[in-house]
Amino acid sequence: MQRTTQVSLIGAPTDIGAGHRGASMGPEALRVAGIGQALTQRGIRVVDRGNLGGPMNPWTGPVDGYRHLAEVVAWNRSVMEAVAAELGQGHLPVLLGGDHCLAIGSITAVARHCQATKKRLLVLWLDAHADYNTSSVTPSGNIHGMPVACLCGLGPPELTELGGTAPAISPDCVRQIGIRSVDTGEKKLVRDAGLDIYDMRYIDEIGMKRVMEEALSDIDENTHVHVSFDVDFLDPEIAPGVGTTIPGGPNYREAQLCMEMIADRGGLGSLDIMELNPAFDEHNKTAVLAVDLVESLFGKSTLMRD
Ligand code: 6HN
Ligand code: MN
Ligand code: MN
Ligand code: MN
Repeated sequence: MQRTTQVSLIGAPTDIGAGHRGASMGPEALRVAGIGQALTQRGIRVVDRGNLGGPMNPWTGPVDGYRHLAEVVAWNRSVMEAVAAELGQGHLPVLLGGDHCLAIGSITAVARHCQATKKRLLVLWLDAHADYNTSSVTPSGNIHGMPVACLCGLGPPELTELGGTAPAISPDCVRQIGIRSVDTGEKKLVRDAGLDIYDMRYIDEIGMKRVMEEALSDIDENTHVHVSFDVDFLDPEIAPGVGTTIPGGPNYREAQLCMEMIADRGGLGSLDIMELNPAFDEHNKTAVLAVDLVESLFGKSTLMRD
């Protein structure tokens, strides 16, 4: 990003696509942890747009393989519009989630913006999960397990065609990092799609540095980098405040390096901070950690403080 770019914070207080209640408190927890001040201190102009509104969570079971589909669509539509409005003004939208189903709206808006401005899109999906389920293979019906599939055209038309035509993106522009939980039916789907998955096994083998070098290798001046940061990417020992913890994630240093290398490469154009669940957190420490990592994503590093 350029120093002069305005960052716009957009709160989406809902857990409509999740399997646990509480991600609806995520935006406020990130504000309490100082997300706005942290970026302001980096010399960035930050405007907090407040929270979007949307339907209550009815907390009902799956219908035809989806929980709360109508409500998920409504929330994603308002996320898409809010993100599109910021991008249209040349701002860098930061979506404060909210559960990860909302990345459908956010990335649909980013993909349309890239199409209109002839930019190449690269989506860095930092997550423990591949989020590539469909209604026929999902173990839960929770749509936060489906956003990448929906974006790539697999899913209900209400979501795959949110931005007009499906698919919003091609699997080629997605790099998934930190993956360590993929459901049985989901495995075949990610393989068929040819998704680029840098899973924990690969990170263990070659290290975060080489993983990020590979994942970021083809970024150029014309690339819009979108980071979709699911906080459950992080090891639960350091980040307990999420609904779906999976052991064996990146530790503090690996996560910092990941963010710093994205910052060094340049091109960050939009960000989602998702799945933070204060109901599972300890004194907001996961939110504080997420803010710390986001500072690194925006260029703060230990020695090159400015
Ligand atoms: N997330 N794969 C599981 C499911 O229910 O589809 C968990 C999804 C978690 C989604 O937060 O990354
Ligand atoms: Mn996840
Ligand atoms: Mn996710
Ligand atoms: Mn842009």
